Amino acid sequence: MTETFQFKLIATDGKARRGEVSMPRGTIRTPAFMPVGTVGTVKAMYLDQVRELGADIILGNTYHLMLRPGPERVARLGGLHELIRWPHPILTDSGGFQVMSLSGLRKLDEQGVTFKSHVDGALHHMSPERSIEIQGLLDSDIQMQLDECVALPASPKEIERAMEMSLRWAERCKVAFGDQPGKAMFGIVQGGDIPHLRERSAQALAGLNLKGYAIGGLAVGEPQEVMLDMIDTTIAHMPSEKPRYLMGVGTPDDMLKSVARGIDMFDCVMPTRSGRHGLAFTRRGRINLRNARHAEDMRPLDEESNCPAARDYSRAYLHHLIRANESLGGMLLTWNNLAYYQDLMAGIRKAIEEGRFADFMAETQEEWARGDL
Ligand code: PRF
Repeated sequence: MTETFQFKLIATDGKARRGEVSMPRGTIRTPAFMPVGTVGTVKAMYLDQVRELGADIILGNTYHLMLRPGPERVARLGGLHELIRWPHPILTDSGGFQVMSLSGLRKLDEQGVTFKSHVDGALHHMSPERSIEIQGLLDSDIQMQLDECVALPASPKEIERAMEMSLRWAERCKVAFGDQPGKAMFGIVQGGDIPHLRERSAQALAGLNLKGYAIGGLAVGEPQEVMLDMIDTTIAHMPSEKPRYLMGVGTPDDMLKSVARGIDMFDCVMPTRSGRHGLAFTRRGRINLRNARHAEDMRPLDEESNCPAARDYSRAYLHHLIRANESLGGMLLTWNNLAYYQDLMAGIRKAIEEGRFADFMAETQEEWARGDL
């Protein structure tokens, strides 16, 4: 552990990187998957379990926590780590993305965003400075700049306007964040599916000399091929000595292909949300437990897994729990899915260290393709 925020590359294999992000609250082994804990809980999981599965960091959301219980209250309660009993690093998203997807967005301009709370309908305003202030009140270790993410498809003019405004917001967030050696504020590259706008955004952000960089504005409606091309284009203009975070991605396949292109960090609701809806991720691909074919299948999801949820419960029971809408169904499948995601990241890290990432990726994809039954 260190007093200051640091990123160290331990090994590379092709473009894939094995690294470590260190800060006072702990060290993040990269490539890393960050479970999403939107409102101060990784839904349907105890944080002890989340830790035991291998998570070094979890994510929180400025938008949700500002509405409830409120940032000033969280600060009075000792900060988010103390409140939720997670002493390890926390990354908070800035709020812009969630405002767009969840609230009644009222106005978005140079000053920031005005929106209607999805909780009680009250009007709120959030400027880039207020987003950083809230993330500070939460005591977040890695804070994200406020940005504007445009859903694709969108017109080049619209993509450029949002990207340029996000750049100006990055500068304001940098000033608001100031000098905090043990924490970091990451910039977010935007620019939609337009290569020269991605290049412009990445280069301008690099000039701000931030401690880390995210790629935003992807996995928002474009095909995977376009996303991967944009990752290639963007990474070519990002500093190699800083961590690279691909926001809101993705499936296990998205993550393998993105690691191969040089991404270090991921977050996604996929393992948790889809688990609550009956979808299991396994070594042999996806299994939808709602499907009637599992009703009398006494086999576990994966007898070779170390996770009790995968190893010790029959598919028949999981099917029953999901069909009956029992909370245990969502709990067991979330547990299975987060175990699978963290095992995959551990496998990726080991393969990069041993210089066999390409083989690992091919073997992993082959096993998914072999299918379940
Ligand atoms: N910006 C922010 N958060 C995000 C995104 C973004 O573009 C995405 C896009 N996949 C997910 N979460 N601030």
